[in-house]
Amino acid sequence: MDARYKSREIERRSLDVDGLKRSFLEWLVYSVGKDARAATRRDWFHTVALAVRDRVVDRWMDTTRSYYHEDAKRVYYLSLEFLIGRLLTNSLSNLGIINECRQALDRLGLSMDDVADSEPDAALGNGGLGRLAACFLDSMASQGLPGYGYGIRYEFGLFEQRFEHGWQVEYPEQWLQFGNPWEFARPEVLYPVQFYGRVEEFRDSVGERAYRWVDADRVLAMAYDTPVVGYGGDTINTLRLWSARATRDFNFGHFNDGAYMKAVEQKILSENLSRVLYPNDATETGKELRFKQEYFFTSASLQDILRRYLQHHTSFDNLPNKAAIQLNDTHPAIGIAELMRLLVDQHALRWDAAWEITRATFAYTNHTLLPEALEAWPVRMVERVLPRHMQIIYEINAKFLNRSKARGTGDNAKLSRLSLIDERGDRRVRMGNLAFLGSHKVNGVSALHTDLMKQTVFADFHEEFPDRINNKTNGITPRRWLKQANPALSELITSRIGEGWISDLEQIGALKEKADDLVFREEFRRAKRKNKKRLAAYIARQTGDEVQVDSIFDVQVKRMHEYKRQLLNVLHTVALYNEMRDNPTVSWVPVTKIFAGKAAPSYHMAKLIIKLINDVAKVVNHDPSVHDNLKVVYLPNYNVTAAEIIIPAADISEQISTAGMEASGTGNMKLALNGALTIGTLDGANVEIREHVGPDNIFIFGMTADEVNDLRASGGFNPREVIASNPSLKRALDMISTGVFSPDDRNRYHPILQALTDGGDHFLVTADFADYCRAQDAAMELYRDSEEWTRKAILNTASMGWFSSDRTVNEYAKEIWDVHPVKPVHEGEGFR
Ligand code: 7GP
Repeated sequence: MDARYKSREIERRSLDVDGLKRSFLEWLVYSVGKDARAATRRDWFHTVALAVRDRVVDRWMDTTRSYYHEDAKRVYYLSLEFLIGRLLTNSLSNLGIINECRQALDRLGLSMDDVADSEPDAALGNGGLGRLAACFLDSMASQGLPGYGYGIRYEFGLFEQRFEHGWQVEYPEQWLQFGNPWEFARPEVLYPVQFYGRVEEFRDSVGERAYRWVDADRVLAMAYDTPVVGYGGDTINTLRLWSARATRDFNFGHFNDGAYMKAVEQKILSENLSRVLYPNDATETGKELRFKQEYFFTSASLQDILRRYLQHHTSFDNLPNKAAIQLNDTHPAIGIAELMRLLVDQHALRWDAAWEITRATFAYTNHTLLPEALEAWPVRMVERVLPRHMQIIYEINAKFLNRSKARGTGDNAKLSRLSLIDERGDRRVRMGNLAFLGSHKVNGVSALHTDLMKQTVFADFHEEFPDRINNKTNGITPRRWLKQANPALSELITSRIGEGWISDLEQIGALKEKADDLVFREEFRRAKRKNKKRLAAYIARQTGDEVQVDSIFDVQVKRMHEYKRQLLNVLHTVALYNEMRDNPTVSWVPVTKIFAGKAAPSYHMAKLIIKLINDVAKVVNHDPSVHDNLKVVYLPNYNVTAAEIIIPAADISEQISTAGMEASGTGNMKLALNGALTIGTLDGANVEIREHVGPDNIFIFGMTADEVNDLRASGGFNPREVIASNPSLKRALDMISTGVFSPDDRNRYHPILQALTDGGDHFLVTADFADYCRAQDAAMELYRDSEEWTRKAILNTASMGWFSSDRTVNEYAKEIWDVHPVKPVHEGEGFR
């Protein structure tokens, strides 16, 4: 072997500073093709990422081989979204070589932070649902669970948000522009996925009626694999993302001019399937391309899962013992019909046997109760795009409804609610009902949300299948959201209780007794202050705003949605601004209101609220009469990377959704873990956070989900009366409606005022306003007592152990998937 090559072979594994440094130089020259003098920061990022990836590959193969050898039961997490963020610091940290890498770069005259900052943020998701999938990948790998992620390799991730005159504008997010050093293209892993065409009936070999799908268009799904590094680097799992490729049919044959150009156009069109992520969060747009994306990745994933299963098995009877498929919301729910098609049409199983296998294999997680987000595809479209699947759905439905009728299930009204087809208006396929029926377990994502599922969307199904619905309260990975994002606090925690908390977050409970320790409090405050300085510098860079590090950092970061009630927060901001101006001699606790979050491009009301916040910021931030006491900041382009800077710096966490509407929330967990005190409604996982941190260490306000329900059932309320009786609310709304914040367009905010008054205030902003202000006042008052504040902040951090996604994933593993950890055998430890 060539001497130089051999030296690279050895370098490849070394984890010490010298070895890392040498391998960086090798990679820079031989793979990036640059000289150290000419290399840009981005070149160095690619260099370091490739060198790190090298150190992962052997263990990755060991892991995969171990699963194969043991024929372990795998779990397949099917998700249209994976909101990954950056991977460099994450991989280094999970491999335990972050300091070595920092030093190696130091010796090359480079800053690790600069290099890490050159990595694009992989935003293949919209919000909570996508980030949860990414946390689950980390937790599965960290616990040695054989878990695979399956999704789409979007060429364009979630749009980049910029503000122009305070309005959100969207720009394409080109994360793949300079290549992606983490992924391995697998041009040999290709599956055909079909669309359109028609169904032919025929008689099979034993004379039974059978069907085949013919004359369909074909697209190929090509795999790209990204290693998922578990904490400690022992288990490396796989995230497999599909990219659309035109079939090669196009290369063959002979074209005249017109046909040639048509064929090329066709190729481009079919590759559009994986071009772009739909930017709607919790709203269904009903676009055919979206439906095709869902089927595209689901079909490819199922074909891949069956191929892997068939390496060890000849019959499908054991499929449920070897594969658990989790549907992340209904986006992959067409998979239920697809598995039936694969088993019945392609593998000639009998219907009933196939149905048993399908149901035992799938499980479904619901992430929202918002009616506009419950997918329901027009029957006419499903029929056209997936004609065979439409037949299969009809068949599933007929058998189910007949059986229900025979068992004497309820009246016709109930049967029509249970039906997979919504017969009102243009007929639609209810994907939630399909997912429920085709799964052995169905879960919500917080205790309250799961209860509400039983009472509302799935009430009828719950009556029919009382054991199917179960709760799995969400969690977050402590690796990314504490260890990496908050090194100041992590180091402090580790100095007192050791580093066991990183893989067993419950151990963080040992900090509770430190809440009364004055020295510890002082150090806790110092860590927070360091993070606030870091955020202040980031704000200055991003928006030019100067903020006071000693002010309360009051943070609301999440997607923009009316139910999340950023409007309530900005109304309080205006009220506080007025109070400060009215009482200039009072010594105010300075407050910095920090907002960040994207709105769906077509969600006009959400975009108008962004503009309102920016308009309020402009007035408040330039008013010398409140000077340093109040600042309002809207950080553009919120994403995982920004969250990692914002969350560790927060004093207050705003979790103020209308009760009953936020399924769980996970930002609430990240903020509390990082020592922010929550101001929140009894909604989603806030309820459980209160139970864990204790009612004295959280500011709860507002109506409960039951009260909201009763109020709505009784025909609502009169917001005009509420406004009239609350002078501070009335004044804030008057200022907005008379153009104090929009002198250039005094009518700009009429749609908001309209929604809050004649519109009936559906999200109960006015109804909760007074109690929200009371909670805000209480928080501000407490902040004056810095010792007491710190004590509560420590108790928050110390009480969040249960909210680790390790706990969540373990519950899924035990109660839904029945999968067990596999200890990979590494080379030199017995294999071969
Ligand atoms: C979100 C929920 O809104 C949030 O409360 C929850 O924490 C998160 O899922 C994870 O479970 N839902 C979505 O992001 C979403 O797009 C539509 O739901 C299907």
